[in-house]
Amino acid sequence: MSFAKLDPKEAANLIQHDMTVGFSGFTPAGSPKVVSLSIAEKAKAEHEAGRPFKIGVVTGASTGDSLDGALARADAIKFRTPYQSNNDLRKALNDGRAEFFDMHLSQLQQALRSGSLGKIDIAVVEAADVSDDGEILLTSGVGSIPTTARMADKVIIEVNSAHSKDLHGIHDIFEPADPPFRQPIPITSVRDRIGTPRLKIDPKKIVGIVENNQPDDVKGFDELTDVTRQIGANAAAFLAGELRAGRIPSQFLPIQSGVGNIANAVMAALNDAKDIPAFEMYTEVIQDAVFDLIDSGKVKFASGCSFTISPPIQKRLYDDLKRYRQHLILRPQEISNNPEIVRRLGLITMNTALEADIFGNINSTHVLGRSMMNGIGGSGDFTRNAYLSIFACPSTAKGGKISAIVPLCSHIDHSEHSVGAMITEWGVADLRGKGPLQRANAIIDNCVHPSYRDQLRDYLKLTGCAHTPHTLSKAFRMHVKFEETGTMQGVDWA
Ligand code: 0RQ
Repeated sequence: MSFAKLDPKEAANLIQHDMTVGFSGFTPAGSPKVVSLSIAEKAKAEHEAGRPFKIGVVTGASTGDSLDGALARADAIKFRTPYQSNNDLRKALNDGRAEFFDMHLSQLQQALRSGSLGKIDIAVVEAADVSDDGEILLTSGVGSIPTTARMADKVIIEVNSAHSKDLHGIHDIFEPADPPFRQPIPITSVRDRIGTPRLKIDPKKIVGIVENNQPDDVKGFDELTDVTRQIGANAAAFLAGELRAGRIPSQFLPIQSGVGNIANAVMAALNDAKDIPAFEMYTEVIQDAVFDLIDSGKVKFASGCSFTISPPIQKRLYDDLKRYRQHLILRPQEISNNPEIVRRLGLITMNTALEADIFGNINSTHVLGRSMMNGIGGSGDFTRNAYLSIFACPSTAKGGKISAIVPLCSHIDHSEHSVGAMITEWGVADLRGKGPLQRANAIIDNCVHPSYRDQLRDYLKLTGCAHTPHTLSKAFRMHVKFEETGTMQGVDWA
C-alpha cells in the first residue's frame, strides 16, 4: 500500500473542533474502532486545556461503544444523526449535551447529497483491504459510507484484520442519481446485484491508513424468555394462517425483521415453523438468528446493510464464507431500506414497538413522550411500504408497571394507517380492514395484558360516539399515573 501509515493519535489530530465526520458501518458492524477512541482522548485533552472540541457525527445507524460511547463520555459530540443505541450517548441527547436528528435511514444519503446536513469534512472508513488506486473492500456493514466518503474532503482508512479479505463479492455498492435524474432502481428480486463489489474513492483524498484488529462490538442476544418465545410463536402462527388463507402467496414473500431481542425471537420461531416455507429476507440488519435459518435451509437468501452478529457467529461466517456468500449480500442503506424496492418486492415487515395505542399507532422512539430511546431507524422505511406490516412487543414493561398498550401513544412514529397487525405474548390483533373502534377491541382483547384490559375498556367508554373515541383530557392519564406513582395500574378515569 502506498498510503501513509498513521497511528490513531495522528489520525485524530486531523480532526478539528466543529468538523463533521462521516464514519462507516451500520450498527457496530463495520464501524471504525480506534480512530474514534483517539478523537475522544483528544476531546478530553482539549477540554482540559480550556478549548472547545465537539464534532458532528454521521454514521449509517448505531455504532459500537468505541465510537458513540467513547465520544459521548468525552462530551465530543455536537450533532449526531441518523440513529444510535448507546447508553452514554442516549444520556447526552436527553440531557441536551448533544443534538440528535432522528431520521429515516433510507433518506440519509440523499439528505447528505442535497447539502441539508452540511458538508462532510473527513470520512473514517473501516476496510478489510484497500488497493493503491483507492478500491476499498468494506467489512461487515455498509451504511452511508459510499456517500460520506465521496463527499468528504479527506478519508482515513482503518484497515481491520479481524475481518476476512474473502469478503470480496459480498457487497453491492450503488448510489442512485438524484432527482430529477433518478432512474428506477433495477432490483426486482432479493438477489439482484446492481453495483460494484468494492467502494471506489479518489486515492488523492486518502490521507492515511490506521491498522487495527478489533472485532465488531456486537453483544449476543438475551436467552429467549417465555414472553419472547410466545411472541415469536404468535408471529409464526399468524403468518402460517395468512399463507393458508391465501393472503400471502404460496411461495411466501421476503421478510424484513427489526433489531433486538424480540426480532431475534421471531426469527427463531420462523425457523421452527414447519408450515412456513423457505423464504428470502430483504432487511436492514442481518442478526445472529438468520445464520441458523440459512443453515437449516429456511432462509434461502438474505440481503441487508450489515451483519450485526456476535463474535461466535462472525467466526462461523468467516470460517465458511464460500458457502455463505451464495446466500448473502450487503448494500448501502438507501438501497437496503429503499421504499421503492420494499413496495416492489412486497415485504412482510416485523418491527418492535416501545409503546402502541389501542387504535394502532406506534411509538418506537420516545419513553413517556420525552426521552429518546434509539431513534426511528429503518422501521418507517419498511413499515410504510410493506405488503404486510407487523409490530410486536411484550404487553408490559418494567415488571408489569407499564402497559405497552395505552389509550394514546405519547409519541407517534408509525400511524394507524401503516400498521397491519400487532402481536404480543397474548396474541395477534389483525387491524386490516377495521375501523378505529374495531381495532381498539381487537387490540384490547388479543394483545393487552389481562391486568390492563378492563382499564382500557373503561377508557373507551368515556366518550360516547366518535369515529376515534378519545377523551383528550384523560388520554395520557396512564402515563401521568406512572410518573406520579411508579405504575400505570389502577387509573381512576372519573
Ligand atoms: O429497558 O432493558 O432497561 O428494561 O425499553 O425494550 O423490550 O428489550 O426491546 O431491545 O427489542 O428494543 C423499540 C427500542 C425495542 C427497538 C426498541 C423498555 C424496556 C427495556 C428495551 P430495560 P425491549 P428491544 C430496523 C428496525 C426503533 C428502530 C427500529 C428500536 C427497553 O426495537 O430501537 O425499529 N426500534 N429499527 O423495559 C418505557 C415502555 C417500554 C419501555 C419497553 N412502553 N415505556 N420503557 N421499555 N417498553 C433496524 C434499525 O433501524 C437499525
